[in-house]
Amino acid sequence: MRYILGDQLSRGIAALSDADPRNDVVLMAEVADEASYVPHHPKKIAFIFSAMRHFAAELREAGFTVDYVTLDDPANTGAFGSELARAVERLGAASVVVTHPGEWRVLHAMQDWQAEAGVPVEIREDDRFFCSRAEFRGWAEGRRQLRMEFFYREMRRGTGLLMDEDGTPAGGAWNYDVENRKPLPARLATPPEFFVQPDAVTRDVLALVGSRFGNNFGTLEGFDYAVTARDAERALAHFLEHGLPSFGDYQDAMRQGEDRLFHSVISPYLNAGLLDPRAVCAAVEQAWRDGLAPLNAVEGFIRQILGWREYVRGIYWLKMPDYAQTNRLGAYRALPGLFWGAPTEMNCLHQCVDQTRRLAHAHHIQRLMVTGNFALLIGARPSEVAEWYLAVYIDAYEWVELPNVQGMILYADGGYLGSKPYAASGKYIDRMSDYCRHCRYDVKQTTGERACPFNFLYWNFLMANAPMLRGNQRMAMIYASLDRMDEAKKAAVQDQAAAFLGGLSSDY
Ligand code: FAD
Ligand code: DLZ
Ligand code: SF4
Repeated sequence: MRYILGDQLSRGIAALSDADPRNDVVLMAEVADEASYVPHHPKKIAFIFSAMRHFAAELREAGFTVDYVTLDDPANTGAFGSELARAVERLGAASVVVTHPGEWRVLHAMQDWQAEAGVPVEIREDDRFFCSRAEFRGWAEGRRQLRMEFFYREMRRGTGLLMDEDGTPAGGAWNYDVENRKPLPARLATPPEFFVQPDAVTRDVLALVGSRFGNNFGTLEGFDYAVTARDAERALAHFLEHGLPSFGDYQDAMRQGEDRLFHSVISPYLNAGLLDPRAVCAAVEQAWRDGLAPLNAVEGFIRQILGWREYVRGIYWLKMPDYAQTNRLGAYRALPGLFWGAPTEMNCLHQCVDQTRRLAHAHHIQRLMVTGNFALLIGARPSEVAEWYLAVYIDAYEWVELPNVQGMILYADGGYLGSKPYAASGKYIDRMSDYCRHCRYDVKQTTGERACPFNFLYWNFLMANAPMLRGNQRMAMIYASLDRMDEAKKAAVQDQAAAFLGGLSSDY
């Protein structure tokens, strides 16, 4: 029996690599435990269930017998292990092959599956990544500090992506970020939306998810994600044509009313297995070689997948389970209700949370510099922040979500993933978006009734965390500015931050 989980929907997945339709049966199960271990956005559950059902149909067309257990099957026991045991008995399977899961929690449970099912269970390495867990461990060993940029260069050398024949990086530099990250010009046209009409299978799933998970944060309305590999490839082609050429230039820009800008929105497909990262990077490189996109865009995009995506996975498996418990800045504030849709007058937060509610997607800078920055500055408890990101985004699995939360936004790991916290005042959001123009707060003011909360929270954060951060070389300039601030202003900042933080409620 080959057991395929909801984020393993790749025809080349290790558990299927040697499967024979005449001898092997495939098991897939929609289980209540997975659908509710965090309060997932309904669109995330619908995406996974519909993609699973389409994948099962594809395997059947290829001649496989697929035993598929739906969530509403009265006999469904609701957990991976017990569904496996039930299926082994039902089908008389002699052994089970699975692929290594994406979450430590599931790996831990998998250790018991053999005993539960009473037959041998083989766990195969998930080889859909450029860098195996063992290779990453080898790279990390003996290094005092891990840095994504050095890992990325190794990956470029190893794969040959964007490399010249003489072993130097294409164009002469490893990284073209100096050309990237511009604010969006006022009248620049943005790419048309890509969407897929739900078919009958998706409509059934939407009805099921609506009835079971309709009270979770997020709306099912307007579900238009791809749920098959073929449509995910169309989404990629749409991005290559419309988004990629300006991806680098406007990678960090945000604009009210524009949800996706020049981003690809392929993360749900990559993470569930509908797209293969190797094929994606090859297609993106080819677009540059064909003169269809500039190098700054292509290198910037490939770095996200070949660099960041692989790097965070490596760190996750290297550091779990302890990584989930890190809280170096000692942050214990309950997550405010605004994250779950309670009203807020901070327009940037309102826009990013509302987009998340509608789409189960927000792009990187919204996650990092708006919601993430806010969670950092208010000292939100890392475990609650991690649960939020894991629940609300359609692409969220712990292997990719957790390092981004603990490491990238909260500095909870004490600088293991990034060399300094991404703390920023409202000035950054004002430069990269038009949110402030529509906000009741004034981004130019640091204290006073109309002061942008990001401003006083930022300085307050620096003061509160000085014992931990002042010694960081990369924070030296910021602390020099803080030291120039007069004492009365510092006190006013601290008072206003205390009043603001005291007024935050976790109700929603
Ligand atoms: P694009 O901007 O088009 O980028 C292309 C691809 O690069 C993405 O599809 C993704 O696969 C990869 N990528 C880019 N940045 C990262 C990164 N930091 N880590 C890993 N992969 C990256 N991404 C997830 O896939 N799942 C998550 O659960 C997730 N949680 C995040 C939590 C926080 C706090 C932050 C700051 C980032 C998180 N990211 C996560 C990374 C990133 O925000 C999303 O991958 C990206 O927004 C997805 O949209 P896109 O496909 O349009 O990305
Ligand atoms: C996220 C998810 C959800 C919501 N539901 C299921 C499910 O019912 N059945 C399944 O096989 N997988 C599901 N998944 C994906 C799993 O949570 C994922 O495979 C593990 O977290 C390991 O990465
Ligand atoms: Fe956000 Fe401050 Fe700008 Fe308002 S003024 S949108 S709170 S950064």
